[in-house]
Amino acid sequence: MRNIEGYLEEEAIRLASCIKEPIRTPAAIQPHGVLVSVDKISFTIIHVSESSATLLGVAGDEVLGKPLEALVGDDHASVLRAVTFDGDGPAESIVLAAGPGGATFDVIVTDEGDHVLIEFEPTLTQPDVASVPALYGAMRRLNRASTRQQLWDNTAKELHDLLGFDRVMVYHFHPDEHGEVVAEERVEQMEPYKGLHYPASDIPAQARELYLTKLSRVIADSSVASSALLSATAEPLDLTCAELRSVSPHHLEFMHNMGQASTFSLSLIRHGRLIGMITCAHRTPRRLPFDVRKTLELLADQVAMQLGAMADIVRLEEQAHFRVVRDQLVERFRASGDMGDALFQGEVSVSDLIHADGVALCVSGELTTMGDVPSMVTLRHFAAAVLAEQAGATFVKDALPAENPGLAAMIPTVAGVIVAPIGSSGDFIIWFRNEVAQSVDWLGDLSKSNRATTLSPRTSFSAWTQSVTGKAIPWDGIEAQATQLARELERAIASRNEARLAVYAMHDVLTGLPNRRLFMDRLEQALGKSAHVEDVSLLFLDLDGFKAVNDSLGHEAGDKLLIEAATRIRAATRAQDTVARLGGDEFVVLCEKTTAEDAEVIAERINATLRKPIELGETSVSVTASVGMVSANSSFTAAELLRDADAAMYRAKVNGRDRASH
Ligand code: BLA
Repeated sequence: MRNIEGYLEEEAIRLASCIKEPIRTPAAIQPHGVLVSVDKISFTIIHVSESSATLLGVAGDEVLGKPLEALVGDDHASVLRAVTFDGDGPAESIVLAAGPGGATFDVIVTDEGDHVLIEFEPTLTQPDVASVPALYGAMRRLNRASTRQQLWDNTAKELHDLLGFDRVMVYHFHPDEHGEVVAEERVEQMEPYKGLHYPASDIPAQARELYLTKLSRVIADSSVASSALLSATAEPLDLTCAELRSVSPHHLEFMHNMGQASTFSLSLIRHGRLIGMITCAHRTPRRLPFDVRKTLELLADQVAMQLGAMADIVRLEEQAHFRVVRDQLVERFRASGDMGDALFQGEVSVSDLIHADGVALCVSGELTTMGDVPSMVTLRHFAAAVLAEQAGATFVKDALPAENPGLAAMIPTVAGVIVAPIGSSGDFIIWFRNEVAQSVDWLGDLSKSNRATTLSPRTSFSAWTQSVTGKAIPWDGIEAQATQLARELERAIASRNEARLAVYAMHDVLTGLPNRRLFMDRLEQALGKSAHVEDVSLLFLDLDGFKAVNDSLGHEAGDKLLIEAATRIRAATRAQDTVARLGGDEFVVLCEKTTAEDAEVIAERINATLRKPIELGETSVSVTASVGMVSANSSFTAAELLRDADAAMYRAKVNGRDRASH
C-alpha cells in the first residue's frame, strides 16, 4: 500500500497503542443492567455495580462484603446459590422478579473459578424478535448456501429479517488483519458499506482476542455513561465473559461517528482463529434477549463451520491440482537431460503451478528463464542478495518496492516475487509478477485529515478510493507450492547425482569402460546362466610395451594411449560383449554365448586393430597385445576363470607377444 500522507506510520502507532487499552478489566459496566461478583463458597459480595441502586433499589456500598441475600433477598439468593455449572456452558440464565415494583430480570450466572458473576438484565418483551421456529428456519436455509459469497449474503439477509436492526454486516478478515465488509443488508436510505475495506486498528488485536472467548457482544446504547463497579478488593475484576462489560471510549467514539447507537456482534471462529464477524447496528438503542443471543452464537458457529468447510474444499481441490502439476514437472525434470526445458516447455510448465510474468530456474549454477525476467546478470545479483538474507527460507513479496526498496531497485518493473532456494548451494527458482495498478475502496478516508487525533476513530465513513501502486496480484499463500516444488527438485537433483555416482563407482574413470567390480558382477551372472561347456568365453589382454611408452613419453601420453586402446578394443568387439579395464594396461572382454572358435576370431580382430600405430601428439607409437583366452560354463567360478585367463595371457607373452593363446 502506498504511504498516504504518513498513513502507515499512523496506523502502526494506533495498532501499538490501541492494543494496550485494558478492555477486559474496565471496572465498569453498561448501565442498563447490574453486575455482582460473589465468592463462590460464601456468596459474599465482592463487586457490585452502581446501577444496583436504580435497578435493584439497593445502593451498592451498603451490600459490599455482605452475603448475596442482602442484595436480592433470601428466596432469590437461595435460587442463585443452587445454580450448578456444567463446565462447557458457564452461563445459566434464570428469570427473577428482583427489582422494585416487581421488575423482572434475566439473571445470568457465570462460573469464574473462585468467584461467580451474577448479571441482571431487565427482561425484554419484544414478541417480534427471533422466535425459536424463525431462528431454526434461518439456520436450515443458511445450510443450503453453496458458495462463500452466497453464505455471507444470506447470513446478512437472514439476520436482518430476524432481528430488524438497521444494518447487518458480515466482515471477513484478510491475512494482514484488515477487514472487509463482504455482505450487508440495510434499510434503504442508509449509505452502502458492502465491498469497503477497513484498517486493522478499527477492531484492535486485544478486542479480537477477547471475541475468541466471548462469542457475542452487546453494546446497548453508545450515548450513555458507564456504571462503575464498587469493589471490596483492590484486585481488578476480569469482565471478559461478562455480558454487560462497558465499552472502550475509543469504540464509543467510533460508534458515535458512525451514527450507531447500538450494536450486536457475533464472532466467526474457525480453527481457533477469528476469521470474521457479523455486526448488527442500529441508529437507536437496542438489545436482544439473552437466550436469543445464545442461539445466535450457535447460528454464527454454524456459519463459521460452513465457511471453514468451503475454504477446506477449495484448498483440497487446489492441492490436488498442484500435486498433479508438480508430479508431472518433477517427473519430467527427473527424466530429462535438460532441466530447464523440462520445467518450461511442454504440456505443463512451472507457470501452470504458479502464474507469473516471468520465471527463472538455476540448477548447478545454470540459468534458464521464461517470460518477462531481468537480465541474466541482474537476476544472479538479485538471487544472490535474496538467498544471502533468507537462510534457506522461501522469500515472498507482493509489494517489493514498499517492502524492500533495496532489492526492488534492482528489478524496477517487478512488484511481486517468490524466491525458492533449491538446496543450499545457491540454486533457486524465482517467479516474478509485474506491478499492476489496483484500487481499494475504504470505509472512510484514510488520510490524517479524517481523524481528530492519531488515536481517534475516523470522522467520516463515506467510501474513499485509494489507488495502489507498487503492488502485484498477491501470491495468496501459493509460496507453499513454490517451497514444495523446490524441495522436490532438490530431491530429484540429488537422486540424479546419486545415479551418476553409482555409474562412476562401476566404471573406470579414464576410459569410461566398466571396472573390475562391474565386470566380475557380469561374469558371475553370465556363468550362473550358462549350462553348456564353453558357453562363456573370456579374453584377458595385457598391452605389450605400454610401460616403455609411459616411462619415455610421460603419464599423460600413457593415459591417451590407454583411452585409444580402449576405444579400439570396444570397436573390435560386439555390442553384447563386455569390455572392461581391470587396471593399468590390463583389459578383459566377456563374450557370452560364444564358443572358443568365435572368441578366437574376436581376439584376432583385437590384435589386428591394436597393431596399427597410435598418434600421440607429435609422435606415433605402436603397441600390441598379449591375449589369454578361456571358455567355460557354470562349473567355474568367476575368480577361477579370470585366473585361468590371466595364465593364458602369460602364455601368449611367453610365446612372443602380439598374439592370443589358450
Ligand atoms: C470494537 N470495532 C469494534 C467492534 C466492531 C468494530 C464491529 C466490535 C464491537 C461492536 O460490535 O460494535 C468496527 N464496526 C466496526 C466497523 C464497522 C462497524 C469497521 O460497524 C463498519 C464496517 N476503534 C477505532 C480506534 C480504536 C478502536 C482508533 O476506530 C482504538 C484506538 C478500538 N474497537 C476498538 C475497541 C473495540 C472495538 C477497543 C472493543 C470494544 C469492546 O468490545 O469493548
